[in-house]
Amino acid sequence: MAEVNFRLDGKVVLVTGAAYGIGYAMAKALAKAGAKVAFNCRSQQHMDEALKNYEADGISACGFIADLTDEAQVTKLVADIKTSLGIIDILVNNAGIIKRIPMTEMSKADFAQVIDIDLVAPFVLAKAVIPDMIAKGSGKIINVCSMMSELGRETVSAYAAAKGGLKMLTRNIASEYGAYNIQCNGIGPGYIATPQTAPLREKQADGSPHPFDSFIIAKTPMARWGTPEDLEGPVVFLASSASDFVNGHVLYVDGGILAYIGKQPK
Ligand code: NAP
Ligand code: GCO
Repeated sequence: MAEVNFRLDGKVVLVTGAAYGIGYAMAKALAKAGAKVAFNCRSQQHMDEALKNYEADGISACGFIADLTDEAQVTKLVADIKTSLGIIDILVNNAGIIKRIPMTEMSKADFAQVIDIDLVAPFVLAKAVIPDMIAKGSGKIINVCSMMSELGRETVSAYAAAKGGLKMLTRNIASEYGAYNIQCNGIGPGYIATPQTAPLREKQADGSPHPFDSFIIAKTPMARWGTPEDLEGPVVFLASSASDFVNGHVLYVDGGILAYIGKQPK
């Protein structure tokens, strides 16, 4: 039996939205496993900061400015990566936003923007890279899902709809392209301390924890927020040949939230 291999030497990976946050941690881990890393973001300022941070972490990463809601920019992004690094072997659809607005107060435009970035962009990226993966005879697509791929909560209707759809898009890509040796899986982070969740963790005026912070601690068996580094091992596993027969799966990295009814009253 071949040795289980978690190495990515010679592989080209694109991690979208990897200037900071979860995407940055995953890109760093994939690079340390041997991959040639490309990433995108929208702003030159975020790009410049990210490149300095990657260099400080000893990572050689190629950064590209691209707004993933513009299909022409996605097409150019994939072509530029192909020219610079080669065919994309591993696509990590990480870029995403959230809007926390009560549904009846959310505009159609706000709803559509979240869907556009969190669901349509992963579709457009996958559509752009699959033909080369088919020609190469292999590929990995990893979609960053969420607790909201499984659960709802107040004010995040657009995000839950997008992430629920992303779970099913993951399963459908796995179904439609598994025969070409392309594995498509999801990673479902729990509540992770990044800029995206910073508003949920802000200390109160009196210095006490944010109520939502305490809520998540009570809903998480491990009684802590996750860190972006908690995603490093799972993404290397799903990007490597160690997971070649894992297809259509969403790997939840949530400290047990989805398994737990919540801390019982004392
Ligand atoms: P974050 O810190 O807000 O980072 C989001 C990234 O996406 C940024 O790099 C941003 O880049 C990029 N981005 C957003 N819209 C974009 C667009 N239209 N085109 C190109 N890039 C775009 O978020 P995070 O917490 O690291 O989350 C990363 C992913 O994990 C998201 O999909 C999120 O839904 C998901 N997630 C997060 C958590 C959590 O608790 N944090 C849990 C589960 C899932 P620029 O703004 O610089 O362009
Ligand atoms: C929220 C949070 C969550 C996390 C994550 C949980 O407002 O509830 O932002 O949505 O970002 O998706 O897995």
